[in-house]
Amino acid sequence: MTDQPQVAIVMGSTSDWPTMKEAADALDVLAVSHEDLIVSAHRTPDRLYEFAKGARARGVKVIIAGAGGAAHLPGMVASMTSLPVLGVPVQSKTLSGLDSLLSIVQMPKGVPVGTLAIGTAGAANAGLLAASILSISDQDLAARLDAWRQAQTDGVVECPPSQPMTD
Ligand code: RP5
Repeated sequence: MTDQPQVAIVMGSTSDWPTMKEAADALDVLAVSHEDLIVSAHRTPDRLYEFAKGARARGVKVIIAGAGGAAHLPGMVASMTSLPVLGVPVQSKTLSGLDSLLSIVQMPKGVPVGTLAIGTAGAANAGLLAASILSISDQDLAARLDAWRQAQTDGVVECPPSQPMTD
């Protein structure tokens, strides 16, 4: 047994946390352990190298990497580990995250990053997808994930709420 969380959530800046917290929340709901780390491809390259090179040996199973703008973090992590890397484009102020998306999704053949949607939906889905990957070899987690999905389905009403009549 190890205390090492199964999922590592890394992000380029503290400013990414409001977005990346959605991934953490999704994992918490499904009782999947995670560590949350600031690792900048540009400002802390040595930390990036140490993290990515050591992740598998430490017992990390899936990596979620979020960054905005010139979002090189997910790709650089993927270049240094064969663990699954899920990339979350954080919505940037100047280009609304299109820069982040294109930076993350256009990986060269041979170094995959599973790229999610821009922003909080992408981060939440990264958490769900990480859980889904782990559920392949964890039947209890598969059951929790299926129950969560069923609750989501059950929560979708058939009609919108009635509007008060005007005039
Ligand atoms: C990226 O630059 C980070 O992932 C963040 O999305 C963006 C802005 O970082 P800060 O200037 O807010 O630290 O590296």
